Amino acid sequence: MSRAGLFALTLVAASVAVALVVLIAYGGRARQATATGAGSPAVIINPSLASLWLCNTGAAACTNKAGGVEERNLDVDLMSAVTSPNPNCSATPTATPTAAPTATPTPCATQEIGAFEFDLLYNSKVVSVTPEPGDVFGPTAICGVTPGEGTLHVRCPASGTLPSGFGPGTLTVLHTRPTADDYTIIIAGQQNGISTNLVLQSCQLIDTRNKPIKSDVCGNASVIVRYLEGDVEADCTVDVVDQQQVAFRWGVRLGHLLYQPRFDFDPSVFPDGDIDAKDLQFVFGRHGSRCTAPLPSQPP
Ligand SMILES: [Ca+2]
Ligand SMILES: [Ca+2]
Repeated sequence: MSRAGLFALTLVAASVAVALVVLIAYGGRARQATATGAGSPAVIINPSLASLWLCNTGAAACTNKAGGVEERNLDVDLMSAVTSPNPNCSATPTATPTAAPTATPTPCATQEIGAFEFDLLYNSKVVSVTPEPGDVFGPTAICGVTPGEGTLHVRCPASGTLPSGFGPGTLTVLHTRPTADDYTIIIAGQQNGISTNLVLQSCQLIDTRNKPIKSDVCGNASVIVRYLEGDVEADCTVDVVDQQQVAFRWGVRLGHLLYQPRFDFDPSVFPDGDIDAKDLQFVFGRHGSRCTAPLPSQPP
């Protein structure tokens, strides 16, 4: 190859390399701009994974809603402040036939949150859900709830003169409770529970002028409805009362009126139809266990 040809080839290779560097740099900036998307705060459910403890004896521990006993409060949180401008505003002044644009453009006002709407999908045979407004909307607000087929359409607040805000904060609280069937279906054995999902769809933040506010994520959550292992008298504590219930049935088998599957803990997957020493050991071995500190642990 001649020297001129070699020079031309080198020039082409260098041009391609420069173009690649420019493309990679541009792509990186574009991705970063998408990821940080100013004015698009995320909406999530907190916590996204939680236990809901069954406790139906009226004991003092059954009122521990903060600990997820008989009720689990799931917060639908706006994770950052709304910073998007009023969509009807133009910061750049326009020229008129008689006057030039003014030198200093007036900044656009930020959108204020007026309402939050979403559809909630959940299994109504496992849990009931009552949405209430979060702190973003103030103490006097009320959520409107329209039930559908396995869904709730929720709008918070529903109507009236409303306080407005920018976030971050809690938009809605989902008060989640077990159904009456859960107490019968679930047995307080090893790894007991029913896992059910709460799915938020079509989340929409709306400003005080009834214009949409862009948000990025519409969160989901999973709740495990469960007994504390060994808590046959459900008061969130395994103690002598639970142990007595099982010991009283020691030696009985399927077919005897004293036999009930909810006391047959062993084997854990396919109970063997009798109440024997292994079933007693299951409850005695968990003495002192509580919903606040299960023994062994029962993580969600
Ligand atoms: Ca108990
Ligand atoms: Ca057994």
